[in-house]
Amino acid sequence: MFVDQVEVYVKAGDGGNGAVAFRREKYVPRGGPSGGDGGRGGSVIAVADEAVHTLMDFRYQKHLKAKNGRPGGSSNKTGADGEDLIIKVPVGTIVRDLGTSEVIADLAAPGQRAVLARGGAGGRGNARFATPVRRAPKFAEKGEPGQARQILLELRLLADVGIIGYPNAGKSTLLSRISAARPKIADYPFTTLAPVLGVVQVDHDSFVAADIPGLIEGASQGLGLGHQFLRHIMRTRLLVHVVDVSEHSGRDPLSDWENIREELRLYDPSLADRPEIVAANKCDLPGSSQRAALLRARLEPAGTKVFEISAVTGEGVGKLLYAVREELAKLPPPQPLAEPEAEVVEYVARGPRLREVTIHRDGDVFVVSGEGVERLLVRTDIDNEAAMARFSGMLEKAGIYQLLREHGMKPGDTIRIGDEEFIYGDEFDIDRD
Ligand SMILES: Nc1nc2c(ncn2[C@@H]2O[C@H](COP(=O)(O)OP(=O)(O)OP(=O)(O)O)[C@@H](O)[C@H]2O)c(=O)[nH]1
Ligand SMILES: [Mg+2]
Repeated sequence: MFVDQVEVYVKAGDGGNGAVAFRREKYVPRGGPSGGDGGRGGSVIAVADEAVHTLMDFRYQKHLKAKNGRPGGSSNKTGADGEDLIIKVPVGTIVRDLGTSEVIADLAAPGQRAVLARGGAGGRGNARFATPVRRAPKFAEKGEPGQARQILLELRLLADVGIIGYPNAGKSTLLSRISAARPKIADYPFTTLAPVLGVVQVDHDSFVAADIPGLIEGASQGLGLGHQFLRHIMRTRLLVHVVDVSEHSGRDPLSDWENIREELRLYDPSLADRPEIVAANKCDLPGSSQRAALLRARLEPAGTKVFEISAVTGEGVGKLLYAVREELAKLPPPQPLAEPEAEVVEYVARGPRLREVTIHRDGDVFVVSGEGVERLLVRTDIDNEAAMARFSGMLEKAGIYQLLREHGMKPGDTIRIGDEEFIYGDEFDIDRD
């Protein structure tokens, strides 16, 4: 069964709570704070996988939840992170937030990932809140709840060429002739019930063609199988419109052609401008050449090329493929609906002391790297409040905090420099001397 649209509820794991604990040492009545941080909650992540062809699995699995982070422990033990839930979706899946109807991601290439729900940060343990004046904090931070939302997964096949036309026109026969795909072929309408993709090789080039189930009048309003599959035409760059020109079909090729064009336009006006090549099919049958000539006389003056073919004997199919290849070469590559998620954001700051600094994001952590800043940190006694204040002040002067804030850093976020991690916030703040 081909399922190409499904609603699911996604819930990321909550962050574990930070712990309140104190060191217990012999002869020391009250040791320092030692409550560890909670682990971060797992995220729900979608990955585009070429081996997956439908969203069917999600019909029976509408709640997708990742694991919670574990709470922090004593002796500064950090709680374990919750495991991410990774789900595999077909290439071409568009992810929409149902609350806002915003497109969250367009997983247009194999291996592309999108976070559907982000895991909550772990709470910080009381050890993190110790300062020279507050040596024994009796509080810790609670874990952040994981993100939850209702989303729509929608598959829109990615194909260079959409093979369209009336039922029984010979679309599947054509695809099976030009590729290794084996769609069902039979002499009755609506044989093909779901789109089928095939890779077509033309000399050293190749392209992907999709055999779209037959369209009829009213398809744009939901008649036939049409409506459900018209969305898959949206992402093709070129249409091969198969028209049955045999006499025995008893059809009028020109009105068939016009009707389908009209349905495309009604479904989405942008489809009216989609480049198109017409394949006048079943030319091995009697009476087809006059009918093909009539079609050609009407369409070619308006700029639409017509090729006479027989999908069964292969006659004319080679010429059609060369024309398709030539046309595709002129067309721009398809544009994704959303930019791929940036796993890493990088930019560069220049400061007199710290020279070149690169900042990127690794998940939720802001990583600052650069020879100058790393050397400065090595020479800073990080257990000494005053030394850290000086270090922090230098980051501020170099404009590094400013850049981090512009890229979304908030108090409480983690900054990593070299092997050390810091929390951006009250304690690790700026000494503006
Ligand atoms: N003689 C002849 N018959 C053809 C040709 N192309 C297709 N046919 C026949 O037409 C019938 C329909 O072919 P299909 O390829 O199943 O048609 P389709 O357009 O995929 O039909 P749907 O999937 O129902 O939309 C089959 O019996 C084919 O053998 C052709 O070039 N010549
Ligand atoms: Mg078919």
